[in-house]
Amino acid sequence: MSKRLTAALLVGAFTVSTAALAQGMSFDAVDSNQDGFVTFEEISAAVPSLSEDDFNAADMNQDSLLDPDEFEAVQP
Ligand SMILES: [Ca+2]
Ligand SMILES: [Ca+2]
Repeated sequence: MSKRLTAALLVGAFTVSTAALAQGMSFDAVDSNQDGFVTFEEISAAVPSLSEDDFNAADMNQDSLLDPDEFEAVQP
């Protein structure tokens, strides 16, 4: 019984993470301090594979912050 419950929880967790990936990143979720901008540190925490070059390419006005429009540019 407890083994079956554990398996059900694992399946549930897997389903949730897959759904989150399918939706892409949410700006609010990545902006961890909720200041309306995403720093390279914040996006690195959410997407460790993103390089600083990718971040700078998306940062149109070169202020080292991504606003919501710039953030759209780094969506897969
Ligand atoms: Ca922020
Ligand atoms: Ca910017």
